[in-house]
Amino acid sequence: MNKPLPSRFGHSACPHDCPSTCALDVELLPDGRIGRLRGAPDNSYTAGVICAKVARYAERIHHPDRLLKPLQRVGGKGEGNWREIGWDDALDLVAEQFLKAEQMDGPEAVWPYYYAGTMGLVQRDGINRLRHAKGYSGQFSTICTNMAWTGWVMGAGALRGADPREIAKSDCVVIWGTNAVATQVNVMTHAARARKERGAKIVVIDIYDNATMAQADLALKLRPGTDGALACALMHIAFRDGTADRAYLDRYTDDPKGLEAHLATRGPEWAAAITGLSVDEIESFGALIGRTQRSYFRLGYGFTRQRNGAAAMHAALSVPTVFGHWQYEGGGAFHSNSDIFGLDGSLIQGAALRDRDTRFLDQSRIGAILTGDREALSGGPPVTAMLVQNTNPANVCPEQRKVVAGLRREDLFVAVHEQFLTDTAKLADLVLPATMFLEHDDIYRGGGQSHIVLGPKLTEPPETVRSNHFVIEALAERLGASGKPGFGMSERDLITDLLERSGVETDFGSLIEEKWIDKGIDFEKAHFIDGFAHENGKFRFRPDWTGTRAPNRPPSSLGPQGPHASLSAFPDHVETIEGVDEDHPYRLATSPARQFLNSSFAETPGSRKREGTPALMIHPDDAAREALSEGDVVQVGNQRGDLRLAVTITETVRPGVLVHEGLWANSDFLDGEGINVLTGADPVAPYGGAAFHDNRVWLRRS
Ligand SMILES: Nc1nc2c(c(=O)[nH]1)N[C@H]1C(S)=C(S)[C@@H](COP(=O)(O)OP(=O)(O)OC[C@H]3O[C@@H](n4cnc5c(=O)[nH]c(N)nc54)[C@H](O)[C@@H]3O)O[C@H]1N2
Ligand SMILES: Nc1nc2c(c(=O)[nH]1)N[C@H]1C(S)=C(S)[C@@H](COP(=O)(O)OP(=O)(O)OC[C@H]3O[C@@H](n4cnc5c(=O)[nH]c(N)nc54)[C@H](O)[C@@H]3O)O[C@H]1N2
Ligand code: SF4
Ligand SMILES: [Mo]
Repeated sequence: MNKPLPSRFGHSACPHDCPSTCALDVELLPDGRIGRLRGAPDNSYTAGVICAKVARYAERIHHPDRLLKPLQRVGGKGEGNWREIGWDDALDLVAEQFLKAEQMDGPEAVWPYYYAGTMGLVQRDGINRLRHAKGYSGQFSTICTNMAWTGWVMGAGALRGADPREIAKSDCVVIWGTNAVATQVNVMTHAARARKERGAKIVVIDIYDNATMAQADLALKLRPGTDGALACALMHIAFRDGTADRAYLDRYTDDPKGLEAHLATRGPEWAAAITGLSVDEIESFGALIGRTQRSYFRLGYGFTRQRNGAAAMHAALSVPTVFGHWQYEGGGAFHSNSDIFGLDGSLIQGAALRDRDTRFLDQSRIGAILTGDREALSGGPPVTAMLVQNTNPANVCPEQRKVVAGLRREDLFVAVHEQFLTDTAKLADLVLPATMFLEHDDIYRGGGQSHIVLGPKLTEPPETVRSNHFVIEALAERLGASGKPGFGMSERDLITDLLERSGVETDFGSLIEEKWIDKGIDFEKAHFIDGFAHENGKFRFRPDWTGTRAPNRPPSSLGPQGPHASLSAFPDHVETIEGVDEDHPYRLATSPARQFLNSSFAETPGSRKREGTPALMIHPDDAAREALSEGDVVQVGNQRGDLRLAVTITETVRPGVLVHEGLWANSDFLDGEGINVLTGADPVAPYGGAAFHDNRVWLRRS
C-alpha cells in the first residue's frame, strides 16, 4: 500500500468576531506552516468567499512579533521592561495574586475579563467556569450587541429572522447601518447574486460613503443617529399611499391604528429636516419598497451604536412589518440568528457553579470600575486582580483615559493572555502567550447565518504558547477549583458534551468529516408566519422598554440601566444622541476599518499597508472653514479627552460629520492614545452598551 499523501487542506472556521463565521479551507504547507486560507466553496453561506485579511492569516500566525514566552513586568507599569519566566512560575504568580486579592477583599475583588477575540465556545467561555467556581465578579457584556439585540427583540420577540441566503432571492436588498463590504463580506455575495440574477436593487443607509455605499443603487447618507426618523417617514408613506399591508397588520401586529395615528405628523418633510436626506430620496425609497414585495432588510450593528440605538433598531425593524414584506421569500428582515442554535454551553461556563448573589460589573464601564467609581462597583470591593483573555480593553473600550489610568494602578494585578503585545498587554504585570485558532480545538456558531462550524486543531503551536483552555484548567488546579464539574476535561470532551446537551446528533469525531451543521430554520419560523415571538404572537410597535423580554437585560445587581423613560412609546426619532453645541460643532463616528477586525490585524503588515495611517475624514466645506489642507494635523476633543490626528479631506462624509476608521493601536497615534479617548461609557438606554459612533467633538488646528 502506498502511504496516503499528506492532506494539503484542513477545514476550520474563522474564529473572529464577525457575523459571517466563515467555513475555511486552510492550506497546510509541508514544512508545518500555513499557506493561503480560502472560503469553503461547499458551505452555502460562505460560498467560497472570505475577507482579504483572513485569507492572509499566514502573516498573523507566523508574525515575527507574536508573543512566544510568558513575560513578567520589571520596573513600572507600561515602561516596557520585561523578563521571561517559565509557565509554572507564571501560573503560580497569578494564583498567588488571586488568592491574595480574595483574602484581602473577598472573591469579588477578582474580575476575570474577556470578550470575543476568539468566538470559539470553549476557548472564549471557559473563563466563566473559573469565575463561577471561585465566586469572582461577573461580567455584564455590553460592548457590542446590547442596543441592537434589545431593539430587535422589543419588536419581534426573538433573535432570528429571514435566512440571509434568501437575500439572493430578493428584489430589493436594504443594507441598513452595516458596512457589509468591510464587516461581513458574505452579505454582499448574496446581494450581488440577487442583482445579477434578478436585477435586484441595493439600498444602503449609512452616514458616509463607505465601500458598501459604493455598491448601492440608492445610497442614503443620513445624519448620524437619525435612522428612527427615516423609518417613521417610510411607514408614514406606507399608510399614506396604501402600500401598508393592512390585513397583515391586523393579524400580526399589536397596534397598527395607534401607529398610523402616531405617524401622521412624521412624514418625509419632517424626516428630511432631521436626517438631512432630501424629500425625494425618502419618497423614492418609500415607493421602491412599496412596490417590491421581496424587500429584504439586513439591519446591522452600526446604526445602533448611538444613544438612541435600541429605538432606531426597533423603528427600522418596524418598516418591513408595516409593508408586510415578511410574508414573501426574499423579503422580511434579519439581524442575528443567535436564538436558533439552542446550544447549551452550561458545562463549559460552569453555570451550575454560579452564585446568584455575586455582583456583576459592566464590561464597557471598565474605566470607571478600575478607577474606583462606587456606583460602577455596585458598592462592592475594588477590583484588585484580573485575568484578561480575548480582549484588548486599553484599546477597544470607551473612556480610554480612565481605562488606562485604572490598568496602571499599582494595587491592581493584571495578567493578560494574548497573541500579541497589545495596548492592554503592555500595561500588564504578567503577559501569557496564547495559541491561535488553527492550533487548538474549538467549535463556532454563526450570528449572521445558521451554521455551527468545527475548528479542530490543524497545526502545532509554538512550543511555549498555551491555549485559553490550558490556562483556565491550570489556574483551577492552583486555586482549588479543579474538582468541580466541567474541569479536568479536554476541549474535545467539552465539545462533545455541548453537542449532546444541545440535542445535536453528532460528536467531535463525526463533525471532523461533516465540517459543519446547518441549523437553518424553516420559512414559517424564520418569517414569523406562525406569529411573532411574544406571548400573543404579535409584533410590538409599542415596545415594553422596561419589560423582561430582552436578551441583554442587566443582572438585577446592576440596577436599572439607562433612562427607559427617554424611549418612545412608538417608533420615533429619539433625541438622546450627543447633539452638537457651540463648543462641539462636529459629530464623530469611529467606524470599523476594512482591513482590521476590531483591534486584531492592526498588527499585520498586509492590513497596515492597505489602511495607511490613522486619519480623520472631514468634508471640504468644514476643512475650508477651519482653514485645513490635506494631511494637516488637528486636535480633536470633547469632555472625555482629546488627541491629534491628520485630516483627510473628502466628500464621502457629510458636512458637520467626522469619521475615523479604526481600531488602530494606541501606539499608532501621534501621542500614544487611541480613538476611544473620545468615546463615552455612559450606559445607553435601556440596558447599557457603548455608543461608539455618537460623539460630539471640537476641532482645532494643532
Ligand atoms: N473589517 C472589519 N470587520 C468587522 C469588524 C471590524 O472592526 N472590521 N468588527 C466586527 C464586529 S465586533 C462587529 S460587532 C461587526 C459590526 O459590523 P456592522 O454591523 O457593520 O457595524 P459597525 O461596523 O459598527 O458600523 C457599520 C456602519 O454603520 C455606520 N453608522 C454609524 N452611525 C450610524 C447611524 O447613526 N446610522 C447609520 N445608518 N449608520 C451609522 C458606520 O459608519 C459604519 O459604516 O463587524 C465585525 N466585522
Ligand atoms: N471606537 C470604537 N471602539 C470599538 C468599536 C468601534 O466600532 N469603534 N467596536 C466595539 C465592538 S463592536 C467590539 S465587539 C469590541 C471588540 O473588542 P475586542 O474583543 O477586544 O477585539 P478583538 O480585536 O476582536 O480581540 C481582542 C484580542 O483577542 C486576542 N485573541 C484572539 N484569539 C485569542 C485566543 O484564542 N486567546 C487569547 N487569549 N486571546 C485571543 C486578539 O489577539 C486581540 O488582541 O470593540 C469595541 N470597540
Ligand atoms: S473576518 Fe468575517 S468575513 Fe473574514 S473570514 Fe472571518 S468570518 Fe469571514
Ligand atoms: Mo462587536
